[in-house]
Amino acid sequence: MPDKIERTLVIIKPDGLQRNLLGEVISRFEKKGLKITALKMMQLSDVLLDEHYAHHKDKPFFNDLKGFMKSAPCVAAVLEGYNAISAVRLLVGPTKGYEADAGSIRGDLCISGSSNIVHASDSPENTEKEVFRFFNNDELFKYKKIDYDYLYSEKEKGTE
Ligand code: 3AN
Repeated sequence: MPDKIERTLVIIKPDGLQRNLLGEVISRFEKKGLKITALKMMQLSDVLLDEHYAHHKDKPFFNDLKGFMKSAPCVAAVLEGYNAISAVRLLVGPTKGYEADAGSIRGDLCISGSSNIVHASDSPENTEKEVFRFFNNDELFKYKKIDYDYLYSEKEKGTE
């Protein structure tokens, strides 16, 4: 995949909000240099979860996963940055908190294999589907942030 500015979808899951970690998690994304281009609190429905976790529908944990994701509100966000999909997956860490490296969100903030605070898109194809699963076009913001010129080299910005 060529290096480029791209976007990714994240969900701060019910355990993240219930454990007062929303600010901490969003702060880690902000400090990395990711730009928030959409943000909202949502109570997820069966219809949305059946679609979002369709790849897990035959797994033994599917019903528990849905129950957990519906148990309390989540916060969904779209983040933009250079190679954002892989950069955010690294920040989040692998699925199981007890296996995630210290320094990652899951490694530092959870120990469960399922209540793992954050969802993050894993590919450009899934990102585009997920962004529009959670947001309408008029909820996606296009704007320049004042840190942009100092976050990236001229080459990364495509200006040289
Ligand atoms: P990730 O969120 O790391 O991309 P996925 O997409 O494989 O992981 O799984 C989606 C969610 O399903 C996970 N975040 C986790 O909450 C739950 N999950 C995945 N594997 C298991 C499992 N073996 N047991 C219980 N829950 C699981």
